[in-house]
Amino acid sequence: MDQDRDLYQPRPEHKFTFGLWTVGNTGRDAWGDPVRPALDPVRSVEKLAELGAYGVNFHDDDLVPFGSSAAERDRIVARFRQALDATGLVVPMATTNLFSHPIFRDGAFTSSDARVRAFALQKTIRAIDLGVELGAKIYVFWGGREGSESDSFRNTIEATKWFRDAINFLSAYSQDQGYDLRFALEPKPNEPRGDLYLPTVGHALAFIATLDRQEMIGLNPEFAHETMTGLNFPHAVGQAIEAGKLFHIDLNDQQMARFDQDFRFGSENPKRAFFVVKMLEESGYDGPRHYDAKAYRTEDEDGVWAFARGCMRSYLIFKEKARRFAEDTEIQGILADLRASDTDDGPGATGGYSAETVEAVRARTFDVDAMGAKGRRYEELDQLVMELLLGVR
Ligand code: GLT
Ligand code: MN
Ligand code: MN
Repeated sequence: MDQDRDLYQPRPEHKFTFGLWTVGNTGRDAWGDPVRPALDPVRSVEKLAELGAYGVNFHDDDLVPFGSSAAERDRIVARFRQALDATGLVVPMATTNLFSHPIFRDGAFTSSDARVRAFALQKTIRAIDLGVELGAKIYVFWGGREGSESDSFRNTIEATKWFRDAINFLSAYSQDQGYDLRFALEPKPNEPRGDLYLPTVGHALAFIATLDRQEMIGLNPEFAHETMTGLNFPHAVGQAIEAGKLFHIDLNDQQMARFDQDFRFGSENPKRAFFVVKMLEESGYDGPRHYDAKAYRTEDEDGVWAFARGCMRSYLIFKEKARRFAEDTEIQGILADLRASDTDDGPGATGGYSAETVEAVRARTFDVDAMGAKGRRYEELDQLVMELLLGVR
């Protein structure tokens, strides 16, 4: 038991990070007032360090309230930096709030008002400077209010071009400053707008392929966002990794086809959470394991820290399950049998294209009846995975 406790104890080397806006969430929603007082960012830093986290991330306004004077900004940043130095917590990622102020009612980079688009650039330039000043290496772009309720005025062709212009402008700015910063786009299907631009990982990947400086632009996929649409989050993460574009990840949980719930990691879809953790651990992803989640509105501050502890602990439990998966002789036996029976070294199965291969593939004969009749043993395999997750193996 003691050994288990240690195994699931978060430590900085696990690279767990939280947004100031996550543990700092006051529980305000469309129907109700805050249920928790606002948390001082310094307290969040101290508490997260105590719990074993690695870092903390923020929107510009989470740290420096909108409209603060330059002197106020510097005072806040100095105090925050002191807390980071004292605790050893780092700031791996930063982002911009382009959604709270009424000026962003119709979006920021894709607002139909050209002055709002320019203001969004100005705010982001300042926020990038702030993030870099505190050590950020990843800069997240979540669309926020980039989207619409009705397309009767702006169309998506125009909006997409403006979005591209903004990311091109800001990536050029970052490069000109000599910043060691990569951008991560975060897709979301809807909320707060009726529909958002770049709704899924697939849309964002296609968009990135049209940008200048593509090498510095990747993704920040979020578990809840893909799940809202009914998509498979482990699949989205896998495609992002394969494209070399998984720069950051927002872990949380979510029921399908609901509002953005941002639940504690692993609390709704533990099986999918397991496959995500397994893939992150086995693929060599070495970025932050960021929690973009919030405690239930039922909670007080103690509940917030129980929530944060739970997010990290569940990750470590899934990580241990992945290790056991790799060591489980029955599971590995089935995998080995399947791999062996999948093997073929004939033309078309290995190697690339050549005119000769085409001829050889044409000439092959396949026993399609026997091949079509063969089962895959996935029922057996999946039941073993479930028993592993349910704790009886
Ligand atoms: C907001 C949103 C998140 C984004 C954050 C970064 S803010 O809470 O719901 O998904 O990751 O802008
Ligand atoms: Mn979310
Ligand atoms: Mn997010």
